[in-house]
Amino acid sequence: MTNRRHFLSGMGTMAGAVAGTIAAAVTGASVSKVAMAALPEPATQITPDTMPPLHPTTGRPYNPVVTLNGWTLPWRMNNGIKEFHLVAEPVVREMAPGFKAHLWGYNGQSPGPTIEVVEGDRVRIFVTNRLPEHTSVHWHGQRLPNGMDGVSGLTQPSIQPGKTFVYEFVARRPGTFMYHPHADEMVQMAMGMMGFWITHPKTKHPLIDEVDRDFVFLLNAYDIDPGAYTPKIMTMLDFNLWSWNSRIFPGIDPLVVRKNDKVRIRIGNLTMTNHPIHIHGHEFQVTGTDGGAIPKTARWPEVTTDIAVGQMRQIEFVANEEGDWAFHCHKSHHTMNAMGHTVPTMIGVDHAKVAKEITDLVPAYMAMGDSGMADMAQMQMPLPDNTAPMMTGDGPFGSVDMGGMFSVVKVRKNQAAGDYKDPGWYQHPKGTVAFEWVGALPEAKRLSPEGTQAAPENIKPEKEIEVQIRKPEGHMHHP
Ligand SMILES: [Cu+2]
Repeated sequence: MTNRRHFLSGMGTMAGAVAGTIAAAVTGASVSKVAMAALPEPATQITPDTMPPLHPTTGRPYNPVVTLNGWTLPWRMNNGIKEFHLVAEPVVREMAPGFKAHLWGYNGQSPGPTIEVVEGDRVRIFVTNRLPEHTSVHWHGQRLPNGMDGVSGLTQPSIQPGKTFVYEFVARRPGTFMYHPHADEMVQMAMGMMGFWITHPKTKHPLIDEVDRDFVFLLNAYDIDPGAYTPKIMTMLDFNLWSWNSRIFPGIDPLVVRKNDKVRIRIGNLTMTNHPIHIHGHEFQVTGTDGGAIPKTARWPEVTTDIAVGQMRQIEFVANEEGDWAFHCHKSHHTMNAMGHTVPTMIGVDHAKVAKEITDLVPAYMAMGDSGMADMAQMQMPLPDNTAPMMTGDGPFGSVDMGGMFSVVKVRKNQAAGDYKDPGWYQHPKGTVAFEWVGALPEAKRLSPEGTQAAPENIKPEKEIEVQIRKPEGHMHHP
């Protein structure tokens, strides 16, 4: 049986499946025919949609995860060994509708496919390098023989372009892990090379609960200039695209669940900064890290969990409140798409007059930002080709003013078990939506001790109170 047939049969079992297009990747010319004959056929994913969970038809049973805007890599059993084939290669990733990035990834996508195995499985992973430079794969967080750890130069020679290496080890510890190169790391991770690895427990585990929905995604970040396709690989901190599985809102699928489902979300961070991930309408418990499951007595409730660089956080909650609940990174500039950072603060500045004078010279000039930046979401500003708007995403009540690391947990009473299809917007029961008050308003109480006042709408700098600051230095006399 080929991987491809296995993958399709897994997909066929899913209700509401969006049919994924898969294609066998072209055989690398530099790998010998004899060697390739022994390799599992590499499966490739093309669509950026969330693929249904891959239910195992061979090997030990387990409850599969759902990779947000991603998929699980099919395997073949070979004399009791689970064989996977990862192909490191340049890929085109649609990060949001209308915006494609030229990245590096695995098997046609960035991030690479999720690998799912069961505790105790002997796993063999063929890694074929179709990149223009050497690479390796490090299996972040796993217990394995030192020579399988994937640190180029330290534990193995690097995998040269055109070559295939084999990693083989027993998945000893159940948990959530990541994989990424340990070779020219800054470049290869800035280009999108990473993926998730789940080792399911082989029997009922005292600290790993059974859940109804189990989502996984990676936090990643890119620096791609508006109009460009390729990330700037020398960027160290000032990234401009904050993504989940290399997708940005409104390109990130909703996390669809049935009311009262027990939900687990596993989030790994392979960006260069921390991300406080926040859910609305529910509290969750932090139930695991890359180090393993957290003892039940040591778990703590949160509505935001900070995920540091190189960390994984596993959160769990019962989705018992119906609605469309925002789920996002709480760093507000991480819920925006590419923008220039040199825009001056214009709040309170009346630049209508100067705008008119500029428009006489430059007809396309627009005054913006004088009442905040929300008008960026509605503005029909011409953008370079292949650029996602900065803040966007239409909701049922207008623009959501969001981009980047933002999605929605959709909790629905009538969602069928195992159905991940987007049910559309939440229909609010009558009288449960915030509304405009048009009746009489009493004067609002406000604090007004001497020296404070509500600021007038347009604060004009007054010459006589302009603040002059001179730092004391040298032998200057203080008055
Ligand atoms: Cu963030």
